Amino acid sequence: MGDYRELWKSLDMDLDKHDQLCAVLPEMFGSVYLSQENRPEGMNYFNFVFSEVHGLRIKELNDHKSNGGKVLGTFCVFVPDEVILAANAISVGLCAGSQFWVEDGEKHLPRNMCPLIKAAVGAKVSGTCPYFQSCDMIIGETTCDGKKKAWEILEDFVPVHVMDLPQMKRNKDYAMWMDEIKLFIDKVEELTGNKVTVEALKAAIKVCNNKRRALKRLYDLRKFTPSPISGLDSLLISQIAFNDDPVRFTEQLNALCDELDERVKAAQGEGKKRIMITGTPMAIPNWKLHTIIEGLPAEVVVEETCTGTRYFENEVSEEGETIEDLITNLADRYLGINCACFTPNTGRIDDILRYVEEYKVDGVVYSNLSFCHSYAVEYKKVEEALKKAGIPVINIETDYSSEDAGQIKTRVEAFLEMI
Ligand code: BJ8
Repeated sequence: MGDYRELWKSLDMDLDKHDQLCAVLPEMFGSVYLSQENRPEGMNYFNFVFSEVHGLRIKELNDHKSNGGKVLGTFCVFVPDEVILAANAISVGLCAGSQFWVEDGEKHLPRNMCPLIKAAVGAKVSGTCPYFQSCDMIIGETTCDGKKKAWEILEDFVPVHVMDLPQMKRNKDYAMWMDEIKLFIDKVEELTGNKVTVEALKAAIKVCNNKRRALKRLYDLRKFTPSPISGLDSLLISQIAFNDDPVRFTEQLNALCDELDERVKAAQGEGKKRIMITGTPMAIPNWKLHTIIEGLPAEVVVEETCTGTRYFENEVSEEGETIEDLITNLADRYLGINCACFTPNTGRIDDILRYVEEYKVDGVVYSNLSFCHSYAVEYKKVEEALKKAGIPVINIETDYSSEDAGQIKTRVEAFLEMI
């Protein structure tokens, strides 16, 4: 990584503390990623993006700001990126996946909370996340109670706009979500000084759909036996999707998929046990569960998570002549996401059962971040449905620390022997 200290200083970062983070990440990446054998050449781009995750991309964000542009941070796949793009702003995902930030988060939040929220708040209050420091505004949402209340803490540090996400999917909920998208457009127009026109919104919908299509193409390739790419590499790509330039990302991912097409043609062998992970999101650099599973004779072939299928499934219709038409299209696509914050959430079970077939899954690992009640409660229904379909499932509740890694490995090992 180049020398970005002046840039970080201008972002009011705690440089000494940030050095500690920068000291551990490359080693961690090396041992998890670079130690894998026979990786596709196309992963070099994503390795590079990771190596510059606090460098080059931050420079791009700040060059955009110097030219009068704005940067908006988001925490949930329900926030429509299309609106942000249409106002010529940049959207970055701020969910945090490192234990490094948890301690600072705990200074402002109860300890018995989901690590994703504690790490996200910790990243901001410690001044060690250059993405957070580059944001002109963050966009929260009313999903789980933990996040909902965390916005009240964060607004002491950064301007916050909260989208009120309905928790059911009735007609009146669709109408309410369309209203929320309208309010969001007003907010983004006010912040950026740019009008979200029909043309700009249509163009942004196209960009986001192209990105979804490329991710879907990657996931479709993982349906082959053996999968032409590891679950770890796919996870890294999904994590990078939240912060990279969407057009460049799509091009690079399609180039990687061209290479994977060739790998599929040349592939031989049976492959390993095929695992689906379902549950809470895995924000960068949370690679814990994939590392454990793929360290055993198994491969992760699909993630039914927000850093997986929920991020790219279903496109936004590009048809329509007015802003209202396009808002309806956005509402339709986004309310099709099946998050455990909704009740009922039977669509998620349908998705899981469909993926079991499509990806030829041998077993399901239910991944639950500690203290995420919505996903923890929903385990029961998912377990029932999988048992009925004859698919083994194991429930793993964990956080970002490495303390329980040995214990999880023993459990997953026993699970694999059983399937
Ligand atoms: S659409 S999963 S990104 S809310 S923060 S709910 S892990 S206790 S992230 Fe999410 Fe949107 Fe739903 Fe996806 Fe649980 Fe933690 Fe809450 Fe979480």
